Amino acid sequence: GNADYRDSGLVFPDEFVFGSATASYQVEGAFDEDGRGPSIWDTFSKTPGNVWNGDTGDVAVDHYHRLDEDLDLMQRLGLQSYRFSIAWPRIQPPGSGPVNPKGVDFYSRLVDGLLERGIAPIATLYHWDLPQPLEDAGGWPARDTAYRFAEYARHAGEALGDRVHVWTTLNEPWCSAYLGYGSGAHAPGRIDGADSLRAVHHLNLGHGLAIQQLRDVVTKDDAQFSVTLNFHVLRGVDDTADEAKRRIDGLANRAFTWPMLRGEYPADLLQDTSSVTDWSFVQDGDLAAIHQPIDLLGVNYYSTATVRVWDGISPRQNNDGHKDMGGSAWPGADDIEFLAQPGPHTAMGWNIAPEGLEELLVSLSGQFPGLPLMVTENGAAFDDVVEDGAVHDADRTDYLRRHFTAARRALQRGVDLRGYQVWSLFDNYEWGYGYSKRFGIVRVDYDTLERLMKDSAHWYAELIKTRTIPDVPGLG
Ligand code: GBH
Repeated sequence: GNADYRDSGLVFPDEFVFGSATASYQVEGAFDEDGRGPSIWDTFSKTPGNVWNGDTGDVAVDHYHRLDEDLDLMQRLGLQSYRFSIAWPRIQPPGSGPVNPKGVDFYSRLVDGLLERGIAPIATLYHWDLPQPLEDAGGWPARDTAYRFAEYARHAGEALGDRVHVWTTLNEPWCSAYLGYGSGAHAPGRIDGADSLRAVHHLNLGHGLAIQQLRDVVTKDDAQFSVTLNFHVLRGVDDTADEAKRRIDGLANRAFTWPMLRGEYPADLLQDTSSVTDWSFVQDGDLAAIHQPIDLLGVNYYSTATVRVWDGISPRQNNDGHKDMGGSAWPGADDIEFLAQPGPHTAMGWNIAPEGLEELLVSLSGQFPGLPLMVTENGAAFDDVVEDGAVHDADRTDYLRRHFTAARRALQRGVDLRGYQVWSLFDNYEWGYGYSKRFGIVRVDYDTLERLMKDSAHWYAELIKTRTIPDVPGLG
């Protein structure tokens, strides 16, 4: 029905691309093979106290060694696209200098295997695995990292630019900057508000410089260039709603969209963070370098957030469910409280709000007219149970059904939405939560590494085949 986003029979247009997504450190394993160097996630995950159960990505789901089997699985699902990320420390183990041919070879085989099966490759250059030597030299708060990233982008574009359909520079720079350098919940686990804003700027700069390099070397005529952002869809509760939403929107969303798509930082963001930094790290010419035309904006969406200006009396909520490492993901916004969201929730504790996705897509298409959008991640973790060789994950299937309905409604309202990549193809390494959270539509048994299509995967295969949103078995 209308309010619950469980419409049945909605049909997607022929051009709409159905796919699924993963990321290098979360699935590959083979952490020290074929010349791969350490990344900040190797270091962080091996430092006690950072990740649930001490889990690391050393093996992950062993995708590096199971490439052919996994490609066949994608084909059985009928995927039209596969969104993966390239591990920078496989391509340039020290983070600079010549390419490592064996690292390039893995992604070359992946791309060829996808193309042989009629699956469009969507390659992300950076899904959080910074080569450790670059962190040792200062990480994203250091300007040089942006130049190193552009150099890496050029190498990747030279190696794969004749075949990759969609290039994405960064995945969720919000996480890299604010969780990596502000709250400390993600690698490298540094805690400093000013550093997190320096990281924001140098990630933005890295994006713009990388787009320029890619345009220079990519030879596939119809290749598209993009970036993927995670958006905060905000709600307010009291008379502080407008202020709280404006400030968090500035830090979370406009800190990236404005420089990339309008060539400026929002004046209110600079003002709101003036007690943290004077932004003197923004140099002449940087905004022009960042403001590059792109062909597609990638949108990652999971849930909404409710904010208010804190009165100093009620207890503050931990804002994203991560373990409290002592830092804040919100520089200059220590007085803003994130309230618990009304349920239902996923196993991450994130509220389920498909209307937030529709609202976000409509809002972005209004803010940036003419820019095509793609949902590059959406999905959910639930506590799956294996019964007689099956996983009857009606909860995940229903989550996906409702969010596909939201996407279809956005299309109906005129949004230029090109496709949808379900997060994730496999259960995998969920960062600070290790292997404790399962997002896959394909289950992975972490003892045997066997893959098993969950009910949600069968449902998705049916959606792709019919281009019509199917009912959910047991739920109608
Ligand atoms: C994505 O991160 C990642 O790209 C992917 O690697 C990961 O596995 C997947 O999602 C699942 O986590 O508004 O303050 O409450 C998503 C990370 C999760 C960050 C929700 C913001 C809400 C913060 N986002 N979170 S808050």
